[in-house]
Formats: sequence, C-alpha cells, structure tokens
Amino acid sequence: MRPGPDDCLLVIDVQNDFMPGGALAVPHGDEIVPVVNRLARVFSHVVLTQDWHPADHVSFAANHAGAEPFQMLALPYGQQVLWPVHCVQGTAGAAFHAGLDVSHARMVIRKGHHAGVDSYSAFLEADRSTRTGLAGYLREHGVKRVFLAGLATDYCVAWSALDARAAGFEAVVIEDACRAIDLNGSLAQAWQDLAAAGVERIQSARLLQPKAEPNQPN
Ligand code: VGL
Ligand code: ZN
Repeated sequence: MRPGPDDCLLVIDVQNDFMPGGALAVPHGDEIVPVVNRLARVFSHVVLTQDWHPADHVSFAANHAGAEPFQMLALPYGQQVLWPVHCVQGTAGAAFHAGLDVSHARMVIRKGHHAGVDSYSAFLEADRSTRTGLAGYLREHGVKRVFLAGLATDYCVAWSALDARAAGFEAVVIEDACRAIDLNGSLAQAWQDLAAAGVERIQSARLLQPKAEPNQPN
C-alpha cells in the first residue's frame, strides 16, 4: 500500500491536553507521535486538526452547574459527553505535542470553536449540519482517499473517518497510529461503526514497508 497524489494523511488532535499528564489524557497517547512522524514522510499531502474550544464551551462539565466530567447531557443537537476543560484556544494544552514533526502539513483545521456546539469530526460539527470546509478543500486538491491517525480513536478519529466516508472519500484508520479514550465501551462501538461504514483498518507497517525489489513477488 503506497500513498499517491490522491491520498491525504489526516492527523487528528495530537495536542498536549490529550497526552499523559494533560487535561483530557488519552492513555499512551504520546506513543503515536513517532509513528505519525514516520507516516507523514510517506505522504505528500498532510492535514492536521486541532481541537480548539473557547473557555465557555458547552462540552466542558465546568460550564454546567453540578455536572461532573464524563457524564452525559442532553443538548439541543443530541447527547453530549461532558469533558474536563481541554484544548482552550491559545493555551499550552491546545498546542501540538512538541515532538510532532510534520512541518510539510499544508492545512490545519481547527474545530469545536463554536461555544454551543462540539465537533469531534474534522468535517461536520456535532449539530450534524455545520461544515468545517475540509471536504471541499480535499476535493479541490483531488484527494480521493483519507488515511487517519491521531487521538482519540473512538471519538475524533472515528467521527472524522465516518464523515469522510459520508462525504464520498475512501477512509482508512491506521490503528497503531491512534489511541483511544474508551469510555463505556466506546472503542468497540467505534470499530463496529467504522466497519459497517466501509472504513478500512490497517497497521502503519503496511505503509512504511521498504519498497520491494522489482523482480521480487510481493
Ligand atoms: C476529543 C473528546 C473531546 C478527541 C476532543 O480529540 O477525540 N475527545 N474533545
Ligand atoms: Zn474537545
């Protein structure tokens, strides 16, 4: 499997607050950084996303009297998990992990910036109608297949992969370049939803293997 000009690597939310010690730490989240760096080198087209919330964001438990993190709340657009305050615009927690080495990334999509709407997906906010513009951007650049890496597998990566499919792209999640939050079975549910939507699941080795010799079967 060799990425070509129709392929894009979409790197989801490799930000300090999702790293061990961060405000919404994803277990072992830091382990993906070298994998993402290696992967990015085999893609000419890389897009990064950044979770980017205002301090008064509706997804923060602290903004709802009496609410605790990880509890559910019914909002006008549906059920919302309430999270610890994380990835507040301009803070160190919202910055990319210092080890992320993807300087050739051409585009950064910031999502979750509307105070009243969350956005796990890089394509479509949680109201399921507000678009980020990423689908149009990818189409204008001739992208047909999106490979996904980043945090967290069961939230922002999964929702982005499902929406990539819905927008007409092929989508491939690179499992070992992601880590999960896994809240109440969310990881198993995500893999089930991804498979049902026709999202492919691979390991990074499929993309990183050295070129085969011309006369060797592979
Ligand atoms: C994410 C929960 C809240 C993610 C972002 O990047 O997966 N999860 N905000
Ligand atoms: Zn968030």
